[in-house]
Amino acid sequence: MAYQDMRSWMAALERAGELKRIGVEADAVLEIAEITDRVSKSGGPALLFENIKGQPGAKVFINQFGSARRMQMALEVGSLDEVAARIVEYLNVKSPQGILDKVKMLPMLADMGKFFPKTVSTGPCKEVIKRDHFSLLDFPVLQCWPRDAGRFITLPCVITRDPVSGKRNVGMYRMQVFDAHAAGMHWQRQKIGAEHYRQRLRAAASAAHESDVPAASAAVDIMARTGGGAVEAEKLPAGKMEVAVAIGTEPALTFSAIVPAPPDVEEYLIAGFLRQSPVELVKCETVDLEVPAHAEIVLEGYVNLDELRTEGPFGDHTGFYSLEDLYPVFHLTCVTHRKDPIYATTIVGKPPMEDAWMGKAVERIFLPLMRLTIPELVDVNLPVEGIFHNLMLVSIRKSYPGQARKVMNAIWSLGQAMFTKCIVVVDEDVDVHDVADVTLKVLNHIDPERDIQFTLGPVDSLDHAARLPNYGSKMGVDATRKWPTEGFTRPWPEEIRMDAETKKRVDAMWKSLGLG
Ligand SMILES: Cc1cc2nc3c(=O)[nH]c(=O)nc-3n(C[C@H](O)[C@H](O)[C@H](O)COP(=O)(O)O)c2cc1C
Ligand SMILES: [Mn+2]
Repeated sequence: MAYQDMRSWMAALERAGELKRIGVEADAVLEIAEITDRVSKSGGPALLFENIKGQPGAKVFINQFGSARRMQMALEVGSLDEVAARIVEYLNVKSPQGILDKVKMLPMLADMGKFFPKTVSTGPCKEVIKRDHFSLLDFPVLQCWPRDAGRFITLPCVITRDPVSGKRNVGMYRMQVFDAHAAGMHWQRQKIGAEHYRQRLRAAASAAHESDVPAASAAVDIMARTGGGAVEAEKLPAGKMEVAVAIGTEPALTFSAIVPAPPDVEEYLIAGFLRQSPVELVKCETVDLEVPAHAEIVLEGYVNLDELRTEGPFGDHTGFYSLEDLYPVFHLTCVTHRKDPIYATTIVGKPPMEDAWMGKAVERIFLPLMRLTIPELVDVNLPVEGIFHNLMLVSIRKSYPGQARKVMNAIWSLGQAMFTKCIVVVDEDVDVHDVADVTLKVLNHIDPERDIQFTLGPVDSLDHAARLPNYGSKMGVDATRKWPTEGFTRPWPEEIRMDAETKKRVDAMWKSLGLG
């Protein structure tokens, strides 16, 4: 039943009244962004712009994930907790106790077979193959905000290969269009695409190092130069890294590119798990990578190891422009696409935007995975105004002194949760999704000097307040009730609640009071 491609997903949206076609001419520079922003903020539908100024035939598909309902439709569930429940099912597999248990496990194992991607000989993304005459400017790439450095591809699935394990990564990293054949490759330094790039840099450094410098320290030196602003690209070793980019894929695959998966888990597998059907892949024409066979558009190319270029500014999901910085450059070697390709994109800016719903889906789906290392975790809320890396509200089942701080440290060491600028830990009886109740209880329960803890470490590249790019402080608030074993010996007051008897009596007299 999985959506085979973006077009069948669009058809499903249209049938459900969740897609609006726009025939009025709109400009890919700013106008589409302003229209989409208004629609996003009012909980409106996905949009298909069919009349792009100056680009006859071009089509822009945007806001596809922009509501709770569409996010559920994208993953074909009635509630995102269903996906979490499916993960738990696999995590809970016990060793079979006998032949009967083994037989019972067979359907599950058969299901797992469906998750693995399948390479096929060709697919719709090869309907048009352009080896000689191609240009990024052929596509209706948006400029989203007035002070953006230019047009940015905002919903690309960027595919790279780990040179050692051979595994493929799919990450969503925006690409600033520099010219017809070059774009910025904005993989932030903690992301997997960047790690693949560094692996190649390290290898090139060891191969090229001059006699007296040990390979390892040559590599460390290169990492220092590419890590955080002060970059001397001319001193980087030469070499190339192949990259492919798929734009306009079926929704589970697009979503998998933003999922903060462990480095060694291929997103193609995650997408297969989400859609319960294998992702079909085809080989690229000019690079040794496999791309989704049903993609609307595929860009093939490479990144030079020793080339960095200023990228940004870009109006980001923080609500501010992310500052310019140096990033690698993607050079195009071939374009393949479907006939009349539909260009898929998104805009980010002040929340809530489309990405808020994608982030919420990550929050729900990752809860059971977080519980693997943080078993006391009851629930998590990433309020959209906290833009995902600024604020995490967590409730825990506290069983020993100091546990809230242990949980903070665990979160700061858990993949991309390391970026969380502020973690607030509450007891299990607080509903983290009731932000008003969280505010009441947290502020009542803390003695700020005692309960706030700071730590230093990596921060999100988009954090403009940190003392240095990518490096700064983070704050944890222990708002759990303090115990005598934590040095708190004063009595703790009871929460105010009306007794059941009185409530019942008032219920009985309610109508006669004439209060509505
Ligand atoms: C719309 C959108 C745009 C994004 N743009 C970027 C980006 O430009 N650079 C980046 O490093 N991460 C960006 N992200 C976040 C990454 O996609 C996310 O961290 C993902 O988990 C990275 O995959 P990886 O772990 O395989 O590197 C973006 C996310 C979304 C939803
Ligand atoms: Mn990944």
